[in-house]
Amino acid sequence: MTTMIAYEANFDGLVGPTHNYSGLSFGNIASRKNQGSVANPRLAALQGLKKMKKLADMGFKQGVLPPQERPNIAELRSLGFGGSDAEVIRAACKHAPLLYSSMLSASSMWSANAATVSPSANTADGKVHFTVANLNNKLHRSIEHTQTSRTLRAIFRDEKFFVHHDALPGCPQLGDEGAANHTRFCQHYGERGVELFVYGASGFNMAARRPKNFPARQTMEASQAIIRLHGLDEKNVVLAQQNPDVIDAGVFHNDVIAVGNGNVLFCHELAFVDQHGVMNEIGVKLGKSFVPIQVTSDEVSVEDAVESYLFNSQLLTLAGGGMLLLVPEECRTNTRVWNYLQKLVTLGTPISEVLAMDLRESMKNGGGPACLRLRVELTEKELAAVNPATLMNDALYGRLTAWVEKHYRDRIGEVELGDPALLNECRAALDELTKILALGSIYPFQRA
Ligand code: SUG
Repeated sequence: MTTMIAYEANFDGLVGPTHNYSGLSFGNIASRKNQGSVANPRLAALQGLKKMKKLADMGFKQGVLPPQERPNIAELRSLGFGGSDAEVIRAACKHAPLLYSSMLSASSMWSANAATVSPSANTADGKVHFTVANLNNKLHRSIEHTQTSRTLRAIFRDEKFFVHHDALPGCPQLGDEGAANHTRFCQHYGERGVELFVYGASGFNMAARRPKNFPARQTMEASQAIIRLHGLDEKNVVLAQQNPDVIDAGVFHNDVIAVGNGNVLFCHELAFVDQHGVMNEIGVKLGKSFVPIQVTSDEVSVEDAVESYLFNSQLLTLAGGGMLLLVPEECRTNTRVWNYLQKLVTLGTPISEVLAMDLRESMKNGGGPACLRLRVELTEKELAAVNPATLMNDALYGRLTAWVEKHYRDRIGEVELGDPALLNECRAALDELTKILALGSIYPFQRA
């Protein structure tokens, strides 16, 4: 059998100019804990760019997803605020601060939630399928998908290779959070593999097991719809329920307790309701080479996993063999987690290296390395069809760093949140960005 040359490309969400801490995500412990603290959008964007640059330098395929226009004036107008743009901003900020900060959030940076992506090797029509996530559980995230859809279509443009599905209906029964609850396993990129879909609860059956305190953002019915839309064969699909108790402990997406790549699943022993059954089914469907690495509570507690974001790491196949685990700096400062990681690389599993990176600004909103990237497995031909201006290299890194330094503030606290000037600053930045990334006029303000 000839193996097709294929890659896992990571498309990171570039942090937007309005990055702030508004405590918008009930169930996400970091978001609540850091509510009201002063954010540094410039630093946040530079930290993200450094991660992209580091992986590009190591030879990984790395792409950039642009931020969205914020504050979202059209949404604020649809919620009854009128007058000039500045009047809309002032009134919303004063009379409905939570609505307003929902329309200001830079949350599209967490591109693991942008869409669910199935590689062409798995789909019935042999094309790469994208379903944009409705992110229906949180207002500030539910407004992302229309722009995300336009953006993805501008990057993965060629209909010969790419199929784009709109978001599922935005209702609680079909809550969908994208790739944060989806993992793709394979022996080699480019070959048919197994897709794991993890949901928090059933959207319809309220008597079925579900978390007691925090919301289950992904429903079983949403995952099933994506399996159908992408034309996946059930022989290559595993559908699993996340453990409701860990959702109640702050694991609001599966990627806070599990990460998979190639033939490896690195997860906590309490990740799934039927942990044993899930491991078994992936093993049967993928084949004998499957390597589950299940961390016990004795090794790392769920609390430490949530605090350090150990599992919100990127697991990357190294060209020379072995895998790299890119973890947030918080894993180094948590001694129990760091000790575990020192041990992990000696166990003889495929995970052979650990790299810690500082993503503090995003982490304070509950977004680690894995949240910041959307994985897209691409064959060589598909990669060649991707908008090349969005792929990271030295020149693009230089241009984007200068762009951030030119346009971004280094401080958004309570006082700055309601500053009407943010809108024009954001528009000026995005207008220039669409040229750097050769995206065309993807933003409504550019079309008006
Ligand atoms: O949806 N935080 C994001 C973090 C998303 C992390 N993504 C993954 N795990 N894949 C969320 O909860 C906080 C924004 C605020 O509070 O201002 C926020 O939206």
